[in-house]
Amino acid sequence: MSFSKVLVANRGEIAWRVMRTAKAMGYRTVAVYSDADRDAPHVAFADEVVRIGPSPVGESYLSIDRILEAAHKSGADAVHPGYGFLSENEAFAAACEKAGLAFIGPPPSAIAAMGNKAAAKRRMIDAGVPCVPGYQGADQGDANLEKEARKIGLPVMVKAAAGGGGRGMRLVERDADLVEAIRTARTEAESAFGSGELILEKAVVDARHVEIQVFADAHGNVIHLGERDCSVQRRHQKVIEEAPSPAVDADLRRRMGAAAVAAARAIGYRGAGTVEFLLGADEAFYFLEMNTRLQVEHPVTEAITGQDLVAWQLKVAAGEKLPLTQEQFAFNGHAIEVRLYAEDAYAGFLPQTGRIDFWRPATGAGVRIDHGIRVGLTISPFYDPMIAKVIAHGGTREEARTRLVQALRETVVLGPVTNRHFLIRLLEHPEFAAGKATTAFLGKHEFPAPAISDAHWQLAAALLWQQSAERYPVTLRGWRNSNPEPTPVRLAVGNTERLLQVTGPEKIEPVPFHIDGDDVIVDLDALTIRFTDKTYAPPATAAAGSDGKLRAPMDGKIVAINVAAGDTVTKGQTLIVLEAMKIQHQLKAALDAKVESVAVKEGQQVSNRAILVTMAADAAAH
Ligand code: MV4
Repeated sequence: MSFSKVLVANRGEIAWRVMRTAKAMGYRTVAVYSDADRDAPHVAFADEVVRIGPSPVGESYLSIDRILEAAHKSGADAVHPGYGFLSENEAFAAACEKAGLAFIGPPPSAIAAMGNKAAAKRRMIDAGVPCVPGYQGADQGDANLEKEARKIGLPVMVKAAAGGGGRGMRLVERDADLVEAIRTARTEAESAFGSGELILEKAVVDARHVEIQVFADAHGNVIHLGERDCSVQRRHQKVIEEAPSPAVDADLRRRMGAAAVAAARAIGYRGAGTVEFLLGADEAFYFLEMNTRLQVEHPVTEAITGQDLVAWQLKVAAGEKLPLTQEQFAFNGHAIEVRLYAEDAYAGFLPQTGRIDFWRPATGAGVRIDHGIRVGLTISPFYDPMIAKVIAHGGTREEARTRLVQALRETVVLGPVTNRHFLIRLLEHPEFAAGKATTAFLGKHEFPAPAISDAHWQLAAALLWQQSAERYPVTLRGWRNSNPEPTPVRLAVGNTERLLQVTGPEKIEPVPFHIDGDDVIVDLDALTIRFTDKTYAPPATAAAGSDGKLRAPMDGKIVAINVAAGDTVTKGQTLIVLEAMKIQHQLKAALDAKVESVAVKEGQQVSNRAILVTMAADAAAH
């Protein structure tokens, strides 16, 4: 099917990345955007743009009707769904086809075939693809599932048939927990996916997550482009991805590749897809699920194959044959990718929002950065807070790893807190450096918040001093040109305060910094810290949170209220559950207290720092 104008039904880095290739191949590009994304770079880059609605995804990027309307309005004749959003939505793929638009993805029937784990697994077993031993049958009664679980033998994984990516999954290690796990998994699956159907699997412990990139055309050709190792994950969110896997040799690659190709053939696949496997320490591998889309981590495969996977997708959708045969493939070197997020890895991985004040992506040999941001743009609470993907390619794994560490050191974001320092520590961890990290890696090691160095504090004070010296007559700050008197500057980071002495306009190292009112954000030794000038603020009284006011730590929605006015609460007790970006945060009492009032209702949307509960210290509780 030939087409000339491609609408990208997505946002951010992936929309930009898809359009770069589409433009280079001579296609016209159409961006869609929600109100929050009006000024985003992917919108500026497109040949044409269509507003699809307000910021919430349900009224914009997840609305099939609005995307189809945008395609109609712009005269687009093809749709690329990117990843996430509608990329694995059978109804969307079918609606595109019905509207005469080329869907740059698999046929709707292939999306459907992998949408239900039980049906997908039965099909994979028939196709000879190795699957984890388990139960994926129709009898969903408690008694039958218990019997099947005992037959499989503990530990067992209970998974929602309609789930994916680890959602609705439970590990059962003790027989006493089995009944409860089945019941709660079913209830959870019903409310999350609208179906309580479950499958059971033998739990493969300390395995690696190894996935095979496959490609199929409309002429019966199906090939694989090698594997990616995505074992380093946190709560089923990938953190580091690499190709090739340190645990896969040429023979294992050939066998896993053949299984992945068989999986794709069995469902009449077309386009780019990924077949996920668990790889045990004994080299046994088992099909987990198939992702019927291009994936976030595709750049590591591009790096080692030298191919542009989006170009392949466009060619396949246009009816062309795959550009290469399996035999023509050669893998070159090693590539590692990390996902740079606006999240505080040292404070419970809380998602961060806010304006990007400074952005300096690394350059350098073998480095690629895919992103969708620019200075002045705001990371909003409406979407995934990924800022960029940083990818390094090298001749060897060690070269790729050290290049990636260096690239992260050079990549600076000032504004929202990011996970960049945490990523560097992961990459430098001896276990990861040795290629030995499995899915257990992040659960096994602790990465506590690093100390802020004296140099950091001193530099922040000097920068603030310099800033105010520019604004006010120097004498006001006690500065004499001939005889510098130290100027006191009181700074705070969170609840920690320090009094610094600045002795004149010392030479300030050329480090990235940004001054934002009373705050200065300083990047030193790959650690970005926001300091607040408290020199003229009234002295701090109590620690934050212990002033009797429970405040929202971020924008979010109240999903549970566990207290009412008049209740006595104890320090550490959960008062409110706040949901932000799909994650639930338990907000706890900072002191023993009596609740005076609750200012919010369940279901209410609240903004960062809003007061949720007011308490009075409870003397009787001591
Ligand atoms: C498993 C498993 C162990 N045994 N299935 C998590 C994501 C989803 N795709 C499947 N997942 C798992 N399924 C059996 N039978 C362990 C995981 C798993 C995991 C897999 C890959 C990467 C990280 C993981 C972390 C926890 C659990």
